[in-house]
Amino acid sequence: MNNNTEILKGLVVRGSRNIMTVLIDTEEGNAELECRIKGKVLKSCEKFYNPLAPGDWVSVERQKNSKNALVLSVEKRRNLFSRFNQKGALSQLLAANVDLVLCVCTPASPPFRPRFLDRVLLQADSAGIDALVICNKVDLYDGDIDVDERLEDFKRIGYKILMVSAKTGEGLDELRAEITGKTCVMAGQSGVGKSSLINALQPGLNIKEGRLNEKFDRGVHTTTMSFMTDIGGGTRIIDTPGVRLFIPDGIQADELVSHLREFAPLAGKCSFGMSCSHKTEAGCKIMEAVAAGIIHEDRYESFLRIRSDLEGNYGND
Ligand SMILES: Nc1nc2c(ncn2[C@@H]2O[C@H](COP(=O)(O)OP(=O)(O)OP(=O)(O)O)[C@@H](O)[C@H]2O)c(=O)[nH]1
Ligand SMILES: [Mg+2]
Ligand SMILES: [Zn+2]
Repeated sequence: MNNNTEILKGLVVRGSRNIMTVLIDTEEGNAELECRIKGKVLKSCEKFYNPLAPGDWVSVERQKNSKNALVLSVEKRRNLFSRFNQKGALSQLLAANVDLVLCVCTPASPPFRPRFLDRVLLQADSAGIDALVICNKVDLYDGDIDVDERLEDFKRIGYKILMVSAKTGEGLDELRAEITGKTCVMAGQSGVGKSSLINALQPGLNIKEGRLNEKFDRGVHTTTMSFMTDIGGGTRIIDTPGVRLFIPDGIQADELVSHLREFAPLAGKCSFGMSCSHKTEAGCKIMEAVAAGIIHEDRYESFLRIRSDLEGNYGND
């Protein structure tokens, strides 16, 4: 270290596996630094697909006034929003130190996928982060009894839902009120309008939006890397790439029941206790709750598929 070297604290706003963009506060205002990561830090992150995520606080070393720096260490995280990356068989960090997960879905175009929501909500709950369901593209929605019924069930089990449109602006004031002053991360399938919503909340950002693939009525994976945007008023939003299948991370298959809200009170209460598979056993409280309407049958189906994923048989969405 020489006189020209300085150590600064910064906020990760974007990052691939080894190059990060870190925001620092200088006397001349905010500046972005392109950072590599010190080998020792990388080594401590070997169990992760990527070492750092937007929202991480780091200390960096740079030569004064340089636009490049080296990440020396990462601060202890308050929480972490991640998913399991089945290709690398590792945790993939999507965002760190967040106040709210915005689970974005659409009632149509791409089609409503409640089982995707089940997975993102589960991840938020198990990471101890508040979640809000954003149902975007209401301008395209003229009602569907199945969608309405599922949305009602999410409400019944305690999730808040906002119906919005990035296109017409409907519901955006309500959304703004929910996120002001918070660091939020958006998660949802490709094409549901995550990037469009950020653009609508803060005109002028011009974040890249995609079109839908008309043949398959799904997104085209426009956003390819998580990044954080400051939309003013102390509000930060982390946009993430849409994925086809969200595999929950850090949850043991046999503990899944305890992480699903309306299942949790029944954990361990089956006749066969914690060894019940909740599929065929007599005296299974989970199956009884499904029959009684306390657990929606679609959530039960989701439970079975997520458990199978957690057991390593990926591909059940
Ligand atoms: N009609 C309508 N179209 C919308 C709305 N919001 C977004 N779109 C359109 O949906 C398409 C996909 O939007 P994006 O914002 O790129 O979706 P995304 O969720 O960021 O997708 P990925 O980055 O691939 O994960 C674009 O063509 C948008 O114009 C809306 O409220 N109503
Ligand atoms: Mg996007
Ligand atoms: Zn059971």
